[in-house]
Amino acid sequence: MNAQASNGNRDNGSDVDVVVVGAGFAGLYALHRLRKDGYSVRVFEGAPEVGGVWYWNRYPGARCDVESVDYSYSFDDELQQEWNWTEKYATQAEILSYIKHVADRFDLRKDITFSTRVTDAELDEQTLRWQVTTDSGESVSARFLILAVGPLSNANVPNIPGLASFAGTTLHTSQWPHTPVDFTGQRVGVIGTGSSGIQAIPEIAKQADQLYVFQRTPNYSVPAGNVPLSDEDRAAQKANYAERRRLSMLSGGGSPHMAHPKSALDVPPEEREAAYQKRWELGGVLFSKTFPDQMVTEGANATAREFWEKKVRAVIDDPEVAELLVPKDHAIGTKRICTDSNYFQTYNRDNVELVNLRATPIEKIDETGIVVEGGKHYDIDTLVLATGFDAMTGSVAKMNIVGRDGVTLNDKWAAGPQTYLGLGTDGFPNMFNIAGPGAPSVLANMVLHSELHVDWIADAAKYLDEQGAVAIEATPDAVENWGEELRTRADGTLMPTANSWYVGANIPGRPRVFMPFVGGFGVYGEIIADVAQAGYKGFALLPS
Ligand code: NA7
Repeated sequence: MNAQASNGNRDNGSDVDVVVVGAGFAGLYALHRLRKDGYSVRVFEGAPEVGGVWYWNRYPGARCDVESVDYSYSFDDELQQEWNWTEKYATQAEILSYIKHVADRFDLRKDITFSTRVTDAELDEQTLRWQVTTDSGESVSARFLILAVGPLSNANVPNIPGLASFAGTTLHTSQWPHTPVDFTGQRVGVIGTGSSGIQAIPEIAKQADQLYVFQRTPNYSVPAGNVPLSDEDRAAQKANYAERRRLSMLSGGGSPHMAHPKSALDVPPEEREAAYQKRWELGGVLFSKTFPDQMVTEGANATAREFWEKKVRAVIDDPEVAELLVPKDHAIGTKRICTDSNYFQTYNRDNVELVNLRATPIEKIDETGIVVEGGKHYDIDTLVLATGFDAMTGSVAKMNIVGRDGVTLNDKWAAGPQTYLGLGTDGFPNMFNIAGPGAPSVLANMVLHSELHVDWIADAAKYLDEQGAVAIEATPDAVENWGEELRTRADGTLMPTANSWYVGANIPGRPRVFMPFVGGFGVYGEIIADVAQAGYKGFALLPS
């Protein structure tokens, strides 16, 4: 037990070393690592169970778009050797059972308070401790406050006139019921064609009598190429796990796949085609990282888009429908590429109709369905909102976090998130945000990203104790410089050009700021390691 960590009365749980908000991948590892290091830790979780997004997002077809073997913890070799993933891309249910297994295996539940949300966290400037309050009225004092709330956890419910008057069933993909929903014999309307809609639509279409898809903006999607994993597949993956993890940590997105070494424009057409084909067969989101300049120049990006378009048009029977499904407003990959299983083919079914909201926007929702401009009424029994999230900052913003001089984090971030390395913010000592804005965040494999951040925080805590310091706080200069670094890097790519949730464009009134660190997961890992190596350069170490 660490000397400083063991100070104070930790027995009643109202005075601990660390409060972690959230029991998803990030929060659970934070609990495990910091508890192992001798700190007393309490985790508060809004759901009645562990899992975070994998607890909530149970819509039909929900899967991860990162391969299961990579989207899993690396911190314990026995764990990764003993767990058997059944499919290349795991379903929500399988990921949730994995997370529950981890919680049980490492005896994590005893330090988690479920069905309880943190509402407030206030800094005591004298002691530099955080007074954390929950919606059950509990108040806990903590030295460290770790926000592990996830960048995609605050549902975006669209402000459509009459939505509340709908008399049928309304479901949001990220707040899906826990008992299976049976669409048999129903007329279903889905609003939204992002990752969630694109995964759910083929599944709903198989059951429903009639499915109307209300599309505002088409998205790029690449087939998952999901397959069951055989014993041989698993054995091969596990035999090579260490190397797989090493490459992932060095990679652009946290998976062990490296981009082609040359520019998309510097290789002969056959070689380019072959590289895209290989990524297409790998499946999913990594298609956007086939060539290093694909997200940098329009010319390189166009080669990826052309490849994609040929593939997709070929599987859609009706050329007019295909025309509506091909994105025209953004470069491929500047919004997260979706990962699907027979999404585009679903529009070949007789019971599926694509409603183009660009031509006829939704006017209102009434008791029995959706009315679009021009007066056409779509009769609907169940309405599915696949309308996404108030991403990156939405769940942090729901808490009233008050730092130095009574300044709230929401005030501080009013013009967009301000962080140093995505980890800390000046005025908020000993508060850390995991895998949020300012870090690679949603551009990387969240599980490895969470481990990277938690390990960095744990090492920083140890360093503080070794130095006899109480707190660590980003300096204003470091925050400003990091903001500049993020902007410069993002502006050097095509990424900020799209109206994506990366820039907050999906939420009316949000400042337009490209929030993730775009320079790659491996590069980011080096940067934060160098900062630590240099005695936490850019942070002030505060004495008691
Ligand atoms: P997304 O990617 O934000 O997609 C939301 C979809 O909902 C998108 O097609 C939106 O159209 C649509 N939308 C939102 N509001 C409306 C209204 N008012 N009317 C019509 N259509 C609307 O969320 P997802 O849940 O699919 O995916 C989020 C991430 O989770 C994903 O990238 C993975 O990383 C996991 P728009 O594009 O705004 O025109």
